[in-house]
Amino acid sequence: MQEPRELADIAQALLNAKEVTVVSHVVPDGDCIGTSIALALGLKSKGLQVQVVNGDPVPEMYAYLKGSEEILLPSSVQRVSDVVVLVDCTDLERAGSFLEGMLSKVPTMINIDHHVSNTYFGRLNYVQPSAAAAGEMVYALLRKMAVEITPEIATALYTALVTDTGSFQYENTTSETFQLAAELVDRGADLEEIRYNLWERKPLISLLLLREVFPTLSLAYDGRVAWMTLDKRTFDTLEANSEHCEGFINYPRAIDGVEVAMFFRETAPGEIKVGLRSKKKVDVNLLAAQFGGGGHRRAAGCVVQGTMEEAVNRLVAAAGAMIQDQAVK
Ligand SMILES: [Mn+2]
Repeated sequence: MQEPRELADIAQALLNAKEVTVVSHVVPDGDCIGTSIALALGLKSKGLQVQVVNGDPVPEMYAYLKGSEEILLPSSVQRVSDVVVLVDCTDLERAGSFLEGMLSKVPTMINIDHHVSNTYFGRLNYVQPSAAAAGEMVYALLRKMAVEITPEIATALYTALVTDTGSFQYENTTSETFQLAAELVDRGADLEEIRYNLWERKPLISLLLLREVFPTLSLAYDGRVAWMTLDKRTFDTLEANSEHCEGFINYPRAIDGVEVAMFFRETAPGEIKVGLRSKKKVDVNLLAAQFGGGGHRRAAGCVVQGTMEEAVNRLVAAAGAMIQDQAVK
């Protein structure tokens, strides 16, 4: 991959700073947490004061990452520094409503993201939709800043890579992704710790939820669109949180013949959060954009106002239209 011009500017801006705040998106995933931690560790090793903030608590499954315990909630942040790095976020809004206000006045906002729907909200923008994970980009940045990649940084970045590529299965996985993974293993990424925490300690609630969600599995358009739904009552009865639904969308997605998979979750009365995935042809970033959302070509999301039935009808019809447009067989 050719080195983007912005990389040098961002490395310089960070090396010139004394303190930096690293922020990522709400409902944090492995890329967001791993990348934030790796960047924070790297900046600290260069003598900078660093605070990492997230609008939501770190999911328990990522607590094995050293540095995750230092990630602050917005309520315990007195002030943000003049230099802020926002990673893995399409726009400021993704940081959550509390932080969004604080961040809108920051003099040097640095935007590092791999979402194709990124709005270039920063003063410095390093946006690379071809990157499999924001972690891939932060690795390039750390190397540019001559940061030594310690085992802790390697473990955090490997976590970012392995989660955002679905264990190197998704289309975003390239030879560069594998090369970086190998490099991180050489640098001491703790594969055993990663494997155990990510795949061998699923919360029981997650499977109890899945048991409720499976009966909702539905298909349309000759089996090319598949979806499942989860209402708020079921979610609340099991005392679930959004972490517990991680990966549910992969079940409809994995069905033979399905091109577009969707997972609908009622997050509040009259508010439905929709996850979207596609396999080969349909650009779900464009599909999500019709409903004010966005993401990547193969993975995106949006929030729809209305009842579950209305949300399902609208999204399924829109997905069907895109499938017919692109003559998906
Ligand atoms: Mn990401």
